[in-house]
Amino acid sequence: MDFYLHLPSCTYIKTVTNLLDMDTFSKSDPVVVLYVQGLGTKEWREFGRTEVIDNTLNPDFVRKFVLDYFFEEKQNLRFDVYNVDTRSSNLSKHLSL
Ligand SMILES: [Ca+2]
Repeated sequence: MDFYLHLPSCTYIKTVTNLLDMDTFSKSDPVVVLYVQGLGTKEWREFGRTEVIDNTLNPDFVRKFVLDYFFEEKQNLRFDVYNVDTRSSNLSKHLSL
Protein backbone atom coordinates (compact mmCIF):
# COMPACT_ATOMS: atom_id res chain seq x y z
CA MET A 1 0.00 0.00 0.00
CA ASP A 2 1.13 3.54 -0.64
CA PHE A 3 0.30 6.39 1.69
CA TYR A 4 0.50 10.11 1.09
CA LEU A 5 0.42 12.52 4.00
CA HIS A 6 -0.78 16.11 3.77
CA LEU A 7 -0.63 18.54 6.69
CA PRO A 8 -2.19 20.14 8.68
CA SER A 9 -4.97 17.63 8.14
CA CYS A 10 -3.87 14.19 7.13
CA THR A 11 -5.09 12.64 3.93
CA TYR A 12 -4.05 9.10 3.23
CA ILE A 13 -4.40 7.84 -0.30
CA LYS A 14 -4.15 4.12 -0.53
CA THR A 15 -3.05 1.90 -3.32
CA VAL A 16 -3.65 -1.76 -2.71
CA THR A 17 -2.38 -4.28 -5.19
CA ASN A 18 -1.99 -8.00 -5.62
CA LEU A 19 -4.44 -9.13 -3.00
CA LEU A 20 -5.05 -12.77 -2.34
CA ASP A 21 -7.93 -14.27 -4.25
CA MET A 22 -10.18 -15.63 -1.53
CA ASP A 23 -13.34 -16.29 -3.51
CA THR A 24 -13.90 -19.59 -5.21
CA PHE A 25 -15.85 -18.50 -8.26
CA SER A 26 -14.82 -14.87 -8.55
CA LYS A 27 -12.12 -12.47 -7.45
CA SER A 28 -11.97 -11.04 -3.95
CA ASP A 29 -14.20 -8.08 -3.01
CA PRO A 30 -11.87 -5.86 -1.01
CA VAL A 31 -12.60 -3.09 1.45
CA VAL A 32 -10.06 -1.16 3.53
CA VAL A 33 -10.89 -0.28 7.12
CA LEU A 34 -8.89 2.42 8.87
CA TYR A 35 -8.38 2.09 12.62
CA VAL A 36 -7.00 4.86 14.81
CA GLN A 37 -5.38 4.08 18.13
CA GLY A 38 -6.60 6.13 21.08
CA LEU A 39 -3.90 8.37 22.52
CA GLY A 40 -4.54 7.41 26.13
CA THR A 41 -6.37 4.12 25.88
CA LYS A 42 -4.23 2.49 23.15
CA GLU A 43 -7.51 1.02 21.97
CA TRP A 44 -8.04 0.61 18.21
CA ARG A 45 -11.21 2.25 17.02
CA GLU A 46 -12.65 2.13 13.53
CA PHE A 47 -12.33 5.52 11.86
CA GLY A 48 -13.90 4.66 8.55
CA ARG A 49 -13.90 2.32 5.64
CA THR A 50 -13.64 2.55 1.90
CA GLU A 51 -16.25 1.42 -0.55
CA VAL A 52 -16.24 -2.24 -1.49
CA ILE A 53 -15.00 -2.96 -5.00
CA ASP A 54 -16.32 -6.20 -6.39
CA ASN A 55 -14.14 -8.85 -7.93
CA THR A 56 -10.73 -7.27 -8.13
CA LEU A 57 -7.28 -8.01 -6.76
CA ASN A 58 -6.03 -4.52 -7.64
CA PRO A 59 -8.63 -2.16 -6.19
CA ASP A 60 -8.46 1.57 -6.76
CA PHE A 61 -10.42 3.06 -3.89
CA VAL A 62 -12.03 6.48 -4.25
CA ARG A 63 -12.76 7.08 -0.59
CA LYS A 64 -10.21 9.21 1.27
CA PHE A 65 -9.76 9.50 4.99
CA VAL A 66 -9.24 12.94 6.53
CA LEU A 67 -7.97 12.99 10.09
CA ASP A 68 -7.29 15.81 12.49
CA TYR A 69 -3.62 16.42 12.96
CA PHE A 70 -2.39 16.80 16.52
CA PHE A 71 0.87 18.70 16.72
CA GLU A 72 3.68 16.63 18.23
CA GLU A 73 1.36 13.74 18.99
CA LYS A 74 2.20 10.31 17.67
CA GLN A 75 -0.89 8.96 15.95
CA ASN A 76 -0.95 5.26 15.21
CA LEU A 77 -3.05 4.15 12.26
CA ARG A 78 -3.85 0.69 11.05
CA PHE A 79 -5.21 -0.22 7.63
CA ASP A 80 -6.84 -3.63 7.37
CA VAL A 81 -7.96 -5.09 4.09
CA TYR A 82 -10.93 -7.42 4.15
CA ASN A 83 -12.64 -9.53 1.58
CA VAL A 84 -16.36 -8.83 1.70
CA ASP A 85 -17.75 -12.11 0.59
CA THR A 86 -21.02 -12.01 2.43
CA ARG A 87 -23.28 -8.98 2.48
CA SER A 88 -22.96 -8.77 6.22
CA SER A 89 -21.37 -5.65 7.67
CA ASN A 90 -19.84 -7.69 10.47
CA LEU A 91 -16.16 -7.72 9.57
CA SER A 92 -15.34 -10.53 11.95
CA LYS A 93 -17.09 -12.87 9.51
CA HIS A 94 -14.87 -11.72 6.70
CA LEU A 95 -11.51 -13.05 5.80
CA SER A 96 -8.59 -10.72 6.13
CA LEU A 97 -6.56 -10.41 2.94
CA1 LIG B 1 -16.18 -11.89 -5.36
